[in-house]
Amino acid sequence: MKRALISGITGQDGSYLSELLLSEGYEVYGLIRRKAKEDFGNVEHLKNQIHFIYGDVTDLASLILALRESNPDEVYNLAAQSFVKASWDSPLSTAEINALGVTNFLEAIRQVNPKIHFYQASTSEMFGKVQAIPQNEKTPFYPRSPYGVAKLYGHWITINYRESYGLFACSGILFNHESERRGLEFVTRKITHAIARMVVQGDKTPIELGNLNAKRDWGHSKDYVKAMHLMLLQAKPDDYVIASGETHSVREFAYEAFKCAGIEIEFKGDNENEIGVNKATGEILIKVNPKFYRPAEVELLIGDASKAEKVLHWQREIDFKTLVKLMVENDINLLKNA
Ligand code: NAP
Ligand code: G4F
Repeated sequence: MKRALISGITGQDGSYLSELLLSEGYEVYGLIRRKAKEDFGNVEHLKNQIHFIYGDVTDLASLILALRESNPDEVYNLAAQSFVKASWDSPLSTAEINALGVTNFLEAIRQVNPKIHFYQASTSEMFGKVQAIPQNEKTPFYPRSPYGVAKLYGHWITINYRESYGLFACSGILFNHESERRGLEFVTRKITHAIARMVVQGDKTPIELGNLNAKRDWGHSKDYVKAMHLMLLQAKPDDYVIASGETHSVREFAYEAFKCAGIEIEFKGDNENEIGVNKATGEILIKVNPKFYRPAEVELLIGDASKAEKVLHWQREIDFKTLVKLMVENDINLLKNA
């Protein structure tokens, strides 16, 4: 039986990846941080099928012990301070986790078992102020946040350990991927969850958002974790862009999400004065609040995943409209059943 160790297992991707590996007969080990109140996050429903090991990617000793205990064939490093906006508030801890945490894992692997196949969760945020459209593996990087800068270090140290020590280390440059398990602070889930409050509870509070013009290449996490696994099954380690190849603005996401709830929204005004109103009733549903602007913005992301499609035979199954529908319906059902 193959064994995998996943850091970040309580998060969105960790949960879908756990489900995938368990369905393939893997023994799954999860690195979790000790909390005052026990909390398995998104893998609560799998807690009896996963072997949990306490640890932290900022603590090399804990990673060495976790590797010795789990003796994995594959390691997936999904642990991160993953909220871009918070990286301006905590730039140093973001760097410790998202940058140095990667070196800790690679170094632990080099010392304990250099045959382990390693996946690093890199990100389209590394492209930041994009230098080409669409972005692929050859596009130069220009990160725009402490998060993106730290992730770029993680990306290059993964390549460096591959080239220096011959480790089987892959970096997946994943574009935005969402799901019913997405954290509530990310813009997609913030919108779908607020719509559910409006529809189910009659909440009249408009959703306050920042930059409605920002464009993202959004896919579903369930599709994207398949690509992570495929990377570690290849004969040779490499880096791959994983994306849908479509881009949509935050405004378009909001329009589509309200449509799924049976509400047609129209946008009026511009910049800080822009509002989204219910076309039928005139009620204000969305307001711009500059509090949600970022010190430096990533205006446009659109990925070219043709290398992954060709080499890994990876294809996404869930398109943009289906993703939005799944998220809206899930949030409505969650509140109805609460
Ligand atoms: P997520 O839901 O925020 O999960 C992050 C996970 O990291 C949580 O399990 C968290 O554990 C864990 N973690 C944080 N700091 C840690 C530390 N010091 N030591 C050990 N674990 C720690 O993120 P996600 O959306 O699943 O993303 C997974 C990975 O992919 C992240 O590295 C993210 O940066 C990257 N990524 C995500 C996207 C996307 O669109 N979702 C795109 C590209 C790359 P706690 O429960 O203890 O907080
Ligand atoms: O949903 P977001 O917070 O995601 P962001 O910053 O794109 O980061 C996500 O994707 C990255 C991959 O590119 C991952 F690496 C990262 O870990 C994370 O998963 O924001 C998306 C866009 C931004 O341009 C933001 O300025 O939405 C804009 N936005 C507008 N109003 C907002 C809001 N974002 C948030 N979170 N909240 C708002 O009210």
